[in-house]
Amino acid sequence: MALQLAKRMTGLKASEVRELLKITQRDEIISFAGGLPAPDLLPVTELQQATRKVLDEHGPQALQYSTTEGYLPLREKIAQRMRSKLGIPAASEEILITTGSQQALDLTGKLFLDEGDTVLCESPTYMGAMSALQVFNPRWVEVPTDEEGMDVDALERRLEFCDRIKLIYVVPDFQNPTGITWSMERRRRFAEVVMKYPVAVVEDNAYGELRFEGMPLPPIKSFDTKGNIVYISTFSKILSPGMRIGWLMASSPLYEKYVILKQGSDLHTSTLCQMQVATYLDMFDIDKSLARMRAVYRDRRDAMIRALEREMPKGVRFSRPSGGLFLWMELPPHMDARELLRRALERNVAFVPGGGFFAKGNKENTLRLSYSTMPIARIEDGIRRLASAVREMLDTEGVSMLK
Ligand code: N5F
Repeated sequence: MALQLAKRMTGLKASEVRELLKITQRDEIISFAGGLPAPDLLPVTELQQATRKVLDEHGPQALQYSTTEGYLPLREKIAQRMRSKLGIPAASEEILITTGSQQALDLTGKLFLDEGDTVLCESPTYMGAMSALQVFNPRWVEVPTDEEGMDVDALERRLEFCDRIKLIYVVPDFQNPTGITWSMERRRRFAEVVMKYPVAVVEDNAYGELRFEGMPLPPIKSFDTKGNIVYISTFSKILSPGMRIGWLMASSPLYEKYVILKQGSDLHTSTLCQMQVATYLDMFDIDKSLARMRAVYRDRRDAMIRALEREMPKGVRFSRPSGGLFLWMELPPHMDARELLRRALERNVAFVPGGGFFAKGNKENTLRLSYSTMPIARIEDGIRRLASAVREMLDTEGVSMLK
């Protein structure tokens, strides 16, 4: 007899990014798929030294269970950095270390969502946030988004007229998947509007430190007067994703609720990894390492944009992000990016089709390209191959295009 699974499993699908990661680990693949840091930027030697110091000086503690809230010196360093770099008046007691920021999303779903509750999000939005929240069976409502960020008037209409809105999820800095960064004006107005309603906001800032040009803009959390905004971030893009060290900042009484949920979820995040990160931050200058990272990613972004301009046929549009890891491409409206992926993989090129980033699953003519992991020569080669796949599709579908 078949086992009876929980109702919440109905309709859950494997993440496209996770599935693609299996293919893209093959050496011959030129991957523009995962939002992974460049392998050559991962601080192997520095972490060797930090690990030795942790184990020499605090071995038994590092290998022991620890508190759910997280390793205090690390929470203090994070709070300090949030105060000095972002203008958020963070205290270490408000920082909860999570197992990747992905866990912060999972805990957020558990904290706020009953079946049928409404979640508002950008259009498109981070696919992994939808995966994390989808198990709670919410109703997704997209809010139109343009180059400046979320359309705040459209947001306010939804806040007025939609039922059971519990949560707004936003990625205002170098968004995954579009690379868009919200303007100052939008941030201010968004904060003004959401403060009028009893609704929680999750501001996910995984990429804010990876700005290549222009002035950093304050996170929306810095305008929070009610304690309704939960800020989440991660060391995955600025240090190492394999260590799985992320965090959330929430004020009391939300903070204590998150702690209870994390107790039941995994007791605590790896003690050893938290101590490795804290010790790395003591021993090395992360700002120096970030400067190098930004320079590498900026050059790769430039190389990708130049190659796209050179190679792509007319009718293909793409974004020009000023930071982060992604750019967003729109094919002519009738073209299907999943079919393009099939043809690109035949040429050993991978990317993530854009349809999965839309809560409503439309816009199949879009795709996400990450420029972070490949050296420039392979970016150029990959875009050449991708453009040849696009042209092949345009040729075979030429007739339907003329209709
Ligand atoms: O902190 P961590 O590593 O759990 O990252 C989760 C996360 C949270 N929020 C945003 C906006 C993110 O972009 C991410 C990570 N996104 C990567 C991506 O490509 O979309 C994950 C790639 C890794 C993977 O799924 O294999």
